[in-house]
Amino acid sequence: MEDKLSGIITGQEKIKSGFVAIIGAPNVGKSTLLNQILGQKVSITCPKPQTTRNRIVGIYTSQTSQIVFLDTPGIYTYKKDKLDEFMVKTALKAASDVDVICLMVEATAKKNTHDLNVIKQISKVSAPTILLINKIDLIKRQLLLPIIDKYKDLGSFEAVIPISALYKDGIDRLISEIEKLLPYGPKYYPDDMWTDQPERFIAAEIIREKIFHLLREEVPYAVAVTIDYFEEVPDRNLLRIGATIHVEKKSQKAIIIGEKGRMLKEIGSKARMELEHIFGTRIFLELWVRVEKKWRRDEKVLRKFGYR
Ligand SMILES: Nc1nc2c(ncn2[C@@H]2O[C@H](COP(=O)(O)OP(=O)(O)OP(=O)(O)O)[C@@H](O)[C@H]2O)c(=O)[nH]1
Ligand SMILES: [Mg+2]
Repeated sequence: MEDKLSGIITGQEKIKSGFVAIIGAPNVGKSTLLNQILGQKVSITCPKPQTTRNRIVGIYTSQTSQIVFLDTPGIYTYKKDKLDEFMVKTALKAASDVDVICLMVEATAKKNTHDLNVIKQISKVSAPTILLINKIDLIKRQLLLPIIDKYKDLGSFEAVIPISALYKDGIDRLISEIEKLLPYGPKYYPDDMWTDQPERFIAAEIIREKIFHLLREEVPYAVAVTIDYFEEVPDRNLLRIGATIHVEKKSQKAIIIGEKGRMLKEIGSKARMELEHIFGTRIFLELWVRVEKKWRRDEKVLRKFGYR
């Protein structure tokens, strides 16, 4: 009654609100899911594992709820440097501080050792957990039930939801299951805000995504991108962005630049096109490549590159 009354006084509907972490092994589709829920790209994606390195906030606002999603780096056991440690810690910390966890696994996984590891790592966290079985578009329908059975006894889940993040299958059900678990609460962000990432960070991530897509083997993993300048040119509908691509070795620098600078040009033009779309303005993008030896092992440099 009281709530209803205060709702009338403030002119606002009662809504559900809270924080939800998307957690799982690398490459299961966490960032794809977040982008599809929002209908906006807030988190970069790639067929290669270990794409996401930071906690990425994506805000979903509807008539009935405001859900603040935290996309996280994939959790894995094999950590070989300080960047790996940072990524796993970031994911576990996000999981420890939310109202609901969405634990994502892949329907196509042959073995579930990676998922078991994730379940073990988050077992100390007490938030209610929804199990998402993703990529169901890749399996035959009749295989779904045995897959659900394989996973559902591995933990205590509020719901088990088969989805295809890529084809937006199962997302409505996911939102309604999350809403059931969230408390009534305030809106934490304005209605039209879908992320809290600074524009500079988005620019650096889009450049890194192009490198992830265009280059193979160890190179994408040895790359960090920092922004040197980010300036709007008044009255010209133009944004000037300068960025440095850091690698660990001279040989990687040569690969990034490519023959006659072709690779760097391609990275630049793909990133520029997408950034023009995201920021809705023309972009002048200048890229440099620099060697920072073994930066992934150096905590100080890691912090300088934004992994803190
Ligand atoms: N077929 C299919 N592919 C999907 C689906 N969801 C994601 N993918 C693909 O799986 C790959 C990994 O997706 P991401 O969203 O980057 O995965 P992630 O879990 O965020 O990966 P990390 O950030 O590396 O931990 C990409 O190539 C996606 O297009 C899906 O429902 N079906
Ligand atoms: Mg990701």
